Amino acid sequence: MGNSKSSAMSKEILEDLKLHTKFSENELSQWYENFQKTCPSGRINPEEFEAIYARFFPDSDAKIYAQHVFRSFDTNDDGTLDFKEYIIALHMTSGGKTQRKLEWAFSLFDVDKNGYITKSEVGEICQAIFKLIPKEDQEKLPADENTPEKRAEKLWSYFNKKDNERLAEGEFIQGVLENENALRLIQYEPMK
Ligand SMILES: [Ca+2]
Ligand SMILES: [Ca+2]
Repeated sequence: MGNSKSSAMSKEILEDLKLHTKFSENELSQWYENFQKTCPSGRINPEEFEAIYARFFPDSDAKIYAQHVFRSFDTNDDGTLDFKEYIIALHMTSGGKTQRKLEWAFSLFDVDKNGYITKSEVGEICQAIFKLIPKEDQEKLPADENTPEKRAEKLWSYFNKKDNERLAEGEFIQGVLENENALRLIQYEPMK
C-alpha cells in the first residue's frame, strides 16, 4: 500500500514457482521485472495474452488457441492472469511430457470445465490447434490429419471411446502416454 513502484515478487510466490516449475530464482526475477514493465497492472487480460501468442506464431492464426490456453490457466476464473498463472502457463506450454503438463492438456481440452472431455471438445481444440499450423505446413500433413476434423477423428480413436462417450482425466493421460501419436496430436510444435 502506498508504494507506487511495485517491487520484487513476494517470497511466497517465488517459493511456490520454484517448487512447481523448473525455472531458477534468477529467471523468475528477470521475468517478473519484464512482466511488471509490460504489464504494470500486474494482470494480463485475454487481448494482451492473444497478442503475446501472436508473436510466437507470426505465420498463423493463434487467436482461438490463445483463448483456450488463457481459459485453462485462469485458475481462479477472474478473467485475468496474474504473474503466477502466467508463469505456470509458460512452463506448461513449453516442451516436456510431465504428469503436470498432461494434466494441463486435459484442462485445455475440457472446454466447459466439467471434468470430462467429449468428442466435440476434442473437435473444438483440434480446430484451434489447426489454425496454429502455417498454411504451407498444413499442405505437408499426412492425408488423415490434414483437416481439423480428420485430426480430431484420429486423436479420438486412440482413446477407444464411442462418439457419445466421454474421457476422464486418468483415461486421457493414460491414452496419451501409451501412444506417441496421441501425444503429438494434442499439441502443435512448429516445424523447424
Ligand atoms: Ca486469474
Ligand atoms: Ca468437458
